[in-house]
Amino acid sequence: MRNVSEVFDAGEGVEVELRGWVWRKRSHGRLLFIDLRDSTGVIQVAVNAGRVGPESFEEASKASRESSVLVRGIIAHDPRAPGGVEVRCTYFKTIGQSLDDFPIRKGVTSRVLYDNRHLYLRSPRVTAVMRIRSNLIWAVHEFFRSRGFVEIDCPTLVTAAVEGGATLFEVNYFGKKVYLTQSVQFYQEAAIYSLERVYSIQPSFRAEKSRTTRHLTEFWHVEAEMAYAGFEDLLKTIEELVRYIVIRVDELSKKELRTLGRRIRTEEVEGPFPRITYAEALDILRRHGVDAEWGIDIGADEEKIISGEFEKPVFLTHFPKKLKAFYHKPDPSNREVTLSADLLAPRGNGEIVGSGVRIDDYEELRSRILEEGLRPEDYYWYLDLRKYGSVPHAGFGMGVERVLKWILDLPHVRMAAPFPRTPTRIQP
Ligand code: NSS
Repeated sequence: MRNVSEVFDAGEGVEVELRGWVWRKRSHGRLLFIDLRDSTGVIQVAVNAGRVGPESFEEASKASRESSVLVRGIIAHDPRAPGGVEVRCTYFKTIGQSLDDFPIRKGVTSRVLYDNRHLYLRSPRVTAVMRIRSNLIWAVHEFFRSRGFVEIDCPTLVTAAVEGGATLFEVNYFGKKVYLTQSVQFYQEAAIYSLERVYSIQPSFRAEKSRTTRHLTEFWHVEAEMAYAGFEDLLKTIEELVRYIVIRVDELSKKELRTLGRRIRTEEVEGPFPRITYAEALDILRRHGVDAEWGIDIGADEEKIISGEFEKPVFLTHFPKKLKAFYHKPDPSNREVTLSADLLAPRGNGEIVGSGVRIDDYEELRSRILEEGLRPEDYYWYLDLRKYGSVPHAGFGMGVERVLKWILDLPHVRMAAPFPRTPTRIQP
């Protein structure tokens, strides 16, 4: 048994057997052209009534779009075939006939495409994006593993907010109100006292009604936490991770990028990433006519203006305390701002990483919890971590779909998720 991509590499005259699905079909009377799709690509199969038995020709004539089929044939190099290669069929058998017209067709609306995401997944372009996504996850593992990080799996059902109560999804847990996790950060913080450097790749959930091109209600979150790391170590690790994955995904995904007609701009991650403080970002915004008072939130529009000034990912650092979650450590030289940093991707893609140094002092953390109107008892175990051998530490979170949107130039993060979840989409 061979697959489609091997056929493209094999020589003329070699006999092959393929299993796949009918992607497209053209009929010229006694000659049928079937574009056969499998997990590795699409190849033209020529079914000539004069060359196959009548049963095979009958089967091929009846096979409708997306029927699953088994094909035997001989490889022929033919400049008229897409990719210059076709399979001249000697035997054709349908395994599972399509019972209805396939709803994924040229020109249908994106609503139809996403109502039928379970079928749209089969399109070669979507397949390419999913392979690239898989390569990205692989590259993340390579990066962390090569640096001594240990992968840790954390719970999805949790009892308290990490990133503010406004975006929590509630779950009825045997009559008790619990939530879907927004981030595994607190569990990672618990793990560094034994494993020191940990990472996780898990879904996070945000009940954000915002209908933007970069918000999902369920997204995949790459997170890492490092004992003894300070602000410099943190930014260095983020920068090295982002550079590594962009270059590695490009290396691993040549074929898929050809399918998509995309080029990953690896030059964007060459050299150090620029850094600006929140205060400097406000100056940029003012130069662009935005009434940017100290304390304003940096939303999508502001991010677009700021990242538009740079051709590389840019770190936005030292956010005011009141814009960040309670656990962020204040900058010792200006306690109104925090040792926090977001990484904004170029070309208006906005934030792909959120990060910070954590408060490691028990009393300081407790008073920040109270200051934010939260209940210390909800965070008893998180506070405990500062009681028994606390150490300076820092960590970050990076959204998988946001990174893919940036490097593949996708118009919307939902294209980077196999089964995207948005405020208006919960199925398939
Ligand atoms: O809210 S974050 O900025 N930070 C955290 O959750 C920290 N607790 C992570 C940590 O330090 N361990 O989210 C981190 C990233 C953010 O930069 C985005 O890339 C992504 O997670 N993110 C999202 N992607 C898609 N959709 C939504 N709604 C979303 N929210 C965050």
